[in-house]
Amino acid sequence: MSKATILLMGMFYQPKLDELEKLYDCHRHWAAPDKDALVASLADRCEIVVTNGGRGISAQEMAQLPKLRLVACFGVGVDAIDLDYARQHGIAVSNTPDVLTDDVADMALALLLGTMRRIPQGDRFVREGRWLAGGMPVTRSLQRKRIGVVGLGRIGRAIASRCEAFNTEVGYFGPNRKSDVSYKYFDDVVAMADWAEVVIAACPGGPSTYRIVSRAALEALGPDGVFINIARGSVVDQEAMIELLAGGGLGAAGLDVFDNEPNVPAELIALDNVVLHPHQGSATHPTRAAMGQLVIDNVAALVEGRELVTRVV
Ligand code: 8YV
Repeated sequence: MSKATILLMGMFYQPKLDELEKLYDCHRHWAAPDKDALVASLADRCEIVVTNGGRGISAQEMAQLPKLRLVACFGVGVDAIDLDYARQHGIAVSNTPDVLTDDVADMALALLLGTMRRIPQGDRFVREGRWLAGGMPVTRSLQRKRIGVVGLGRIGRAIASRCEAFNTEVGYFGPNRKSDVSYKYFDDVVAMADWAEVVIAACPGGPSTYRIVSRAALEALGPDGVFINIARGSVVDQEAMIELLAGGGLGAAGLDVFDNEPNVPAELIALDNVVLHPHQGSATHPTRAAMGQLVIDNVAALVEGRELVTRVV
């Protein structure tokens, strides 16, 4: 039997990519000198696309592959995949939930502590020999803070339970109140930001959460407030955030995600009250291996005519 043909739209964890490439007839879109010619040459036989959360796949790209049956995403967030087109054309979409929850939640806490206790700034302080001239200024404390989580899904819950270990009070915003948690519920992000001293974005990206952390929410969080984002750049009004951080209207921010990655605005890079990280929430060896295995398992399920393991659409 001939091997199934896979178009690899986005790079993922190399050891698992190597495994996938041994099992199937794989073609790297990013490495093709003529991408249109590659897609055209696969159009009559390519049933599977593998992509990642950042790259996704557009409706136009899916339309060029009339035999397409599965888009397997390396990542839990599928906001960069045109799900409506996939639904309308009977194309299944899979993602990689659960396996990355703990590492992403850990990253939120790392950024939170790093931002509040100014860990990267302290590192620079030591390296640049400034300690020799006197101690580093004192910082904020995470202890006893009110923390508002935007999105109490799998990752939001994992963040909330970690926050409890730091003697904080947790509130959350989401489309629905959860009956199994005792955290304070808000049906409005601005109201939550007004109550909170820290806001952590942990919701999915996409149209329903676009700029949900608005200028008004950031203003409500205020000059002493701290904003953490491990979700997507699209969920916050990035322009307003930079303006407020620069002008003292917002205290500090810890960011793992941005609009238009990997391009980070120079105005943001210039600020001293931010901790920036290059979208590394899930980027540990065990988690990336588990995510890659889920991609392989979903592809195998499709090829062998079984139910997908982690189907979104
Ligand atoms: C990945 C992510 O870095 O799971 C997600 O949604 O954002 C990350 O785990 C991303 O999918 C790789 O592009």
